Amino acid sequence: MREIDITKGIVENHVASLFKALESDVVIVGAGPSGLVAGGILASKGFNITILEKRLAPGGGIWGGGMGYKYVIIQDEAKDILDEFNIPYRPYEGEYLSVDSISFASGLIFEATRRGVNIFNLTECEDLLVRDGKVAGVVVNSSLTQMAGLPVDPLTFEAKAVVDATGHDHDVVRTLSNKNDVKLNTPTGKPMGERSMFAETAEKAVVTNTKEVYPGLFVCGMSTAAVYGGFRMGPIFGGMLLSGKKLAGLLEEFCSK
Ligand code: 48F
Repeated sequence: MREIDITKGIVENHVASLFKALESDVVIVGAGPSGLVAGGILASKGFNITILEKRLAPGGGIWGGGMGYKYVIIQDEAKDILDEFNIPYRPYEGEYLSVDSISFASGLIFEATRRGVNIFNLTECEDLLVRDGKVAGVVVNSSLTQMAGLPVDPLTFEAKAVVDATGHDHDVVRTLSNKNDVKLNTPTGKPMGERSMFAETAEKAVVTNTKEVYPGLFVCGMSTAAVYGGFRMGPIFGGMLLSGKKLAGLLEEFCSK
């Protein structure tokens, strides 16, 4: 056994994955539930999908359940998506299903990668590539470089479409709006800010507001609330899954044009 053979195996495979990501069909920023579902559905249809996740573990806000209690609740309206991703669940009361957050997060991650989604963890989207009034890709850096505050220049991936799936942060849309004189597809032309908790309205709005917010840039999941002034909903996740599924349909059409 030669140690450098192990190193070569890692470096060669990582560089091949990077090359695949350089010209993606879609780059999704954020590996939470909405991004993973959208990515998994699109990858199974043959699209070249890259997901960037700044933390060590993909899964976003799933792992902690509600206040660290490890179950989340999902409306049975989203049951088909759980089945499609092989996530186990139990009926709770009425229209609700209970899902173990650990199997939920790991199941979505596993199924997305099994379908070919190229997930880069420890990788942060720090800016966008904007050409002729259209988002054309992402500017990325290592999260470790960012955390250390080192002056290291980033790399760039091109994509037909970019998705802000960064949750409450709405990091991508916020950066686009702060750094450029642009008018977003929102009533004010700017991100409108998330409102307090009102679960039923919030769940519907997350799906309604899953859309193209600027040419080439889409929003899904919780970032729709921050961008379109929606309410928060806490640890109920049906809206996140349905948002991911709706986004996959929109992007399939967009990328096939
Ligand atoms: O927040 P998150 O889980 O996204 P989501 O799909 O789901 C929201 C729910 O988890 C929960 C909720 C349900 O009712 O309200 O909050 O909208 O995951 C977002 C992911 O994006 C990553 C972040 O680490 C998290 O894992 N992220 C945020 N900014 C960046 C990023 C960035 N600039 N680059 C890369 N990853």
